[in-house]
Amino acid sequence: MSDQIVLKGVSARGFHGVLEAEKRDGQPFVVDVHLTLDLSRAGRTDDLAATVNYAEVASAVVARITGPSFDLIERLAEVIADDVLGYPLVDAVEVVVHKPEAPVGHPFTDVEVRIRRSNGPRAVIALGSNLGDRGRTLSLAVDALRALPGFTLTSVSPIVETDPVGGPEQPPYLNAVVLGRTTLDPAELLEALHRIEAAHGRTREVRWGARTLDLDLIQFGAPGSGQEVVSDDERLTLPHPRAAERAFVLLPWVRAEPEARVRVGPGENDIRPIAELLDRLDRSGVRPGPEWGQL
Ligand code: PH2
Ligand code: MG
Ligand code: MG
Repeated sequence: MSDQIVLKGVSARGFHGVLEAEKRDGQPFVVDVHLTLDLSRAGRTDDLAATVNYAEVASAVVARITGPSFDLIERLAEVIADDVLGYPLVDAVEVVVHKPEAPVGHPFTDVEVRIRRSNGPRAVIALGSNLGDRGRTLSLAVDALRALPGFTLTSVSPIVETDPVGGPEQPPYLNAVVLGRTTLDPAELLEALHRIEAAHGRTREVRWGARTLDLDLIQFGAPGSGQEVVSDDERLTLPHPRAAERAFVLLPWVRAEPEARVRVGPGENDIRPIAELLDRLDRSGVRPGPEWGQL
């Protein structure tokens, strides 16, 4: 997959440069941004929500050109790349910063800095709790994920309250889903999830029994992309083998990511929109939960 949106020649006056006169008088800066992201869903659905709005990118670039002054155009390029990678759909970005009137001291036509940066693979994590102060525990787990080195949280679903599925007789759950990007590998991320569970009093006695906190890695890398990890390792099966049948996972997930898709088999045609899978599931055991802000 190598679809791109290319936005060229975004220009504004800025005050970046090492010299006093550059910081005082300013000069034109011109920026090109190449965004790499999967555009196939936007192409199919004609929906702006399935892509990145290039007008928003242009505004972000102008804000950085005209914003606080840096000495180096390398720094200007880096902060622009960082801003653009914050859009959850963007896999990678190339930023070119031109400074055509730089004080070079000789005739020249342009000087540019060109950098490429990429986001780590996407990860989908399902949260569950049915013991103790469930909402507070979920909220602290989200804080812990936000603070986890090597993981950048990009969205959090609403909370749902759900009847327990399987296992012994047990109280109802609160469930939610968190999306992020990570530079960890799947085993490292799973270990971090287990550490967060343990910090919230999680014990592992009864399979599918009641728990203070359950953090499950549902998907690692977008399905069908070069970053996707599929694994039948019994300690970490990816994608999560039961997620596609569980309304308590898919319902919060589709709220956080309406376009989400999940792999249900080995083939290219076995990647399904979760909205479609949900339509066929019994959702009667899933109801709205508390608001995050009220916890
Ligand atoms: N987790 C389980 C087993 N059953 N049921 C609901 N409603 N929510 C859960 O998170 C859940 C469950 C095993 O992890
Ligand atoms: Mg679980
Ligand atoms: Mg688990």
